Amino acid sequence: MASSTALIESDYALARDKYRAIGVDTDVALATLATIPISMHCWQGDDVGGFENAGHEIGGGLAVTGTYPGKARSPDELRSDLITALSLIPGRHRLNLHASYAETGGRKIERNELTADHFQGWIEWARQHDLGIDFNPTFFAHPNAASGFTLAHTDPGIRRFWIEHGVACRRIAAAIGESLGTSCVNNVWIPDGFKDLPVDRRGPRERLLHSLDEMFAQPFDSRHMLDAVECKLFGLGSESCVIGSHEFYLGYAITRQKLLCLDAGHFHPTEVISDKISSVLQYVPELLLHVSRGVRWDSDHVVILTDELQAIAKELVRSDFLPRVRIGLDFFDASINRIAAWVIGMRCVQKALLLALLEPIEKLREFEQNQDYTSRLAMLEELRTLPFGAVWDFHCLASGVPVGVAWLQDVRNYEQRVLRLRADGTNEWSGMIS
Ligand code: RNT
Ligand code: ZN
Repeated sequence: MASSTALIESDYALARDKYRAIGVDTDVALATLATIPISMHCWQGDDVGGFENAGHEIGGGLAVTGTYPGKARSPDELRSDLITALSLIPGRHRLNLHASYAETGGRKIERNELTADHFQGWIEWARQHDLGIDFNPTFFAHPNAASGFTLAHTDPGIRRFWIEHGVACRRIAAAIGESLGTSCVNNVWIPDGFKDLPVDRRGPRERLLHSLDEMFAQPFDSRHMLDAVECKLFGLGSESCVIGSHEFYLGYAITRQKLLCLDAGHFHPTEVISDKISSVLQYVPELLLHVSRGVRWDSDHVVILTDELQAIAKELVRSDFLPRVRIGLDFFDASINRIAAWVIGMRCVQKALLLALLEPIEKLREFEQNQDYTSRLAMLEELRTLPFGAVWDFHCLASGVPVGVAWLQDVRNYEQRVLRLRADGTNEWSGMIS
């Protein structure tokens, strides 16, 4: 019997021929895929908890549901989980870190007093594992955010506190980017909004605009740090009006030439971000994507290979936008193994990118230019049943990660060895696997 490696290779050889017949070079597609980093969000690993140990509700309209045991309780545990997940995903990636994951050595450091010193553990770890880092100020899970307002708050003292937090985070992001030699995206998302119909929508938006301008006053070298702003339509508890709406931040990003962050779960349930990418990139230098999956009123289900995920990836590839779009993940699910959640989401984004890279784009473009929409539709439908899975499996094999669902066994083993002990509160393994 042929070894499974030989089978994967021979299946790939057949698939390569099939793609070659329609003018697609699978080797080139895989080489390109290997160069696309995805910023994996730390917060799936501990249900957006962070390590301030202040005992605050997450708030801000964010809610993580589920009681799966074994979540990370310390930076070392989280790093161990992250590395386990990354070891099951092809390619080199980035870590997307929140300010609430600061390491303060047990001391209480206010959010507006955080410095790069509190992230040295993360920076060193990222360097060891050849990962870039992206960053996020944390404008929630804090007494000064308890009213649901931060940068748009009516109280100038509270606005000041959050402006200072934003400034501190920009400095931290720049220090991270400089020390790792790869620009760190600092993404600003604030929860501010009203549960019920406000009578003044103008005031909070003017306050937000001024707070942002103050926060962004200091210029930084774009080789070290890039600012992004993230819009949202509604959240839990801010159903009637979110101050940082799409129009608000689109205008802000264009006039200030910031990155706009489009989160796939932040729009009307039938509205998609795939159609926004080519519009927005006419006016802003770069985009940040928060790849997520909205389900009814939740914006953050684990990413799977939906039509919309494929449409997003196709936009990036077909329009040659990969150099101007940073891909990050944003979801949190505590009802399944958290490491599996990362692996599923990351691998699905890569599968979507691979599907896009395996299109005969020149041919499709030619059909469209000749208004031959019949051929375009026929070809697009044929592409769906080409042996993409064989190409993906070969990529996993060649990248040294488990092929097919075999990665789940690694996650199960880690669960036995590490997570189960954690759930008992007797984790002698903590920090030993990295
Ligand atoms: C919230 C935003 C934001 C957060 C993270 C934790 O609606 O999507 O990106 O999910 O900052
Ligand atoms: Zn987001």
